[in-house]
Amino acid sequence: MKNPIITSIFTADPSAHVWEDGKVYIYASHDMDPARGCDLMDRYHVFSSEDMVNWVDEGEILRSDDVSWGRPEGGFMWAPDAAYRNGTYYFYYPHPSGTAWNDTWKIGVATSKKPASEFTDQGYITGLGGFAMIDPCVFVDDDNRAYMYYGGGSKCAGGELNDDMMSMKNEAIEMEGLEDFHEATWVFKRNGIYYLTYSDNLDGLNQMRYAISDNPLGPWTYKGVFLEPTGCSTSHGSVAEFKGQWYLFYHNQEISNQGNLRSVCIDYLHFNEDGTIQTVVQTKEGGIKPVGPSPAANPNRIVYEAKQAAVGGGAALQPDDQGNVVIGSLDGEGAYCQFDQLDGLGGGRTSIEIRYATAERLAKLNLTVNGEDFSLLNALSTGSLSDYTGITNITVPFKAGAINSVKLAGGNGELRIASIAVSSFED
Ligand code: FUB
Repeated sequence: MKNPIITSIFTADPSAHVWEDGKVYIYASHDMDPARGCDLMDRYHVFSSEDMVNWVDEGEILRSDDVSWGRPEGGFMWAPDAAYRNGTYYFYYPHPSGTAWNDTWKIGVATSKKPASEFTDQGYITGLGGFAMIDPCVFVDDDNRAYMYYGGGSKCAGGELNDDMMSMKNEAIEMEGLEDFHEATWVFKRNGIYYLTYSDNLDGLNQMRYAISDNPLGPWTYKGVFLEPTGCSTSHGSVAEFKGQWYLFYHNQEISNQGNLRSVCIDYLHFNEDGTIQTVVQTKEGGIKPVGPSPAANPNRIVYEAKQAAVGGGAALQPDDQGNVVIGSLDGEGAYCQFDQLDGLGGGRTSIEIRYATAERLAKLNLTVNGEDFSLLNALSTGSLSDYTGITNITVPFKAGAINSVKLAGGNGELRIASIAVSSFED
């Protein structure tokens, strides 16, 4: 396993949960590329895994256009979280309700009967919000009582949720005992101890700190830093246990070198005998080992070779070193390739994988599906233009039947495409 774990699009603020289907899910923010500060963040994606190493993009679950009460300009879909109760999945997200974004934060809720699709917005939680109040976290205790935490600036607050999971039982109270709180609250429980983790204000390079309590709403006892700077100005993480091992999910800016184009990472989290947390070792390669067999391939996968594409604007169908046809010269102004009549089977979520070669450190592919722009995909270097082991992928909606079209335009240097594969999800 390599960090970052999600490389095709930029993701941040991972909230990880293990649900009843036995898989681990990451609900993440989406840093839209190109970025404008964190203003344009939008279109939340969910990722799932059965073994902690192979991650599936489950597709987009909510965008600012879906939020009826949101700021008219959209964007600002910041760090989310999710919870499950009685057959319903709840997705919580911070979003401003007005143009003056930092004064008008609210905590929105969307629900679904499925963990990673078909979410519908339900409005916002009344009584929560205001200046810099972002980053919701919902913790469900062993007795099934649920608590909402959130905060930003220097204030962290929490309170109990009603059984509907969409309203507060009482007014949220300030969490006491945290040192140098900035944002990114996350609460979990281990061996009867409640842990509240958060990011601090270390100038330009936030770290993650934590505090413990024997009560879900504190007061808290500060325990120290457990994730040192990642190289990114923000830090935001979640902690989850999966198949007997604890993990920290966090983000860095390893791929882009830009603090607003971030990437989700995972490393082991170890505890001392007294329950304190050891400083997390941030790894690049081989940090996490699989906890089970690799998942079976999607039986719906259909591969379309480069020679099946139409090209235009200067892009070319050309032979590679073995004489196979590949698509090249894609990075010129106006150059593109297009695959038509792609089979979406019954329609719905479909994973698109593009197999490519590039010697560029960070080439880009602009993806348009059925006329809709899905923005930029990253194509990380494969080392040379003859090594076609590069895969970049995203899950998008397809129409039913063999009527879908995928258009790709290149950027940031030469890149060649060997094939694309589309895999329809069983929804
Ligand atoms: O991703 C936008 C904001 O940056 C999050 O809400 C914060 O926690 C920080 O990661």
